[in-house]
Amino acid sequence: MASIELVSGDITTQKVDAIVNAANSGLLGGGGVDGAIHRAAGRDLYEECLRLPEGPYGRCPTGECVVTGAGRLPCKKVIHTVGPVYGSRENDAALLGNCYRNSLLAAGALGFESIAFPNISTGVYNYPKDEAARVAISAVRETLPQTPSIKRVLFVCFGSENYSIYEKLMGGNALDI
Ligand code: AR6
Repeated sequence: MASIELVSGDITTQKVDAIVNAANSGLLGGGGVDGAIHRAAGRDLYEECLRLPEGPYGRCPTGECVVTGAGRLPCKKVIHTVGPVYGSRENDAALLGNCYRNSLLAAGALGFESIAFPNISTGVYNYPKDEAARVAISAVRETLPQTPSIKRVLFVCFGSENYSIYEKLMGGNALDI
């Protein structure tokens, strides 16, 4: 059994095995949660990202993920994923779902017990918050049976709007799966 927990605050301070970064394909930092994670992790994270191989879609295509060390962060690993820019593709929801699914599978493959997600794509990438929350919750629920090591999944909401949306959809601030 696993629990999905709703948390209000900064993802960089969460005491979990892995935190997920809402990055861009370049994986060299940016604004929003990406900037906060790079600032808190420090230079080592940036340098590790710089060494990652670059393909035709940058260091990480949309919907996929890349695992790195965590520098000065309290977690063990950072799982960088790239959410879709809302409206740019027909399959935005599928791509956003892939971000949650692939990140959870990566954490499960490492034998991790806990993972924290930000509200991917709901900032600069402009994904409507309610739709994004529905995609996030269903992708996590569907994937958890494939990741038996994962006991806790945190949705970390930085603003009260996202928190209220998740609270409503989850029927409270925790959900046992
Ligand atoms: N902890 C948790 N959530 C946060 C934090 C934090 N410290 N800071 C912001 N958020 P965004 P995106 C929330 O824009 O939409 C970057 O420049 C924020 O309130 O960070 O996926 C990247 O480099 C929002 O709900 O990510 C990319 O270029 C959520 O995190 C691009 O933005 C996501 O907002 C990615 O855009």
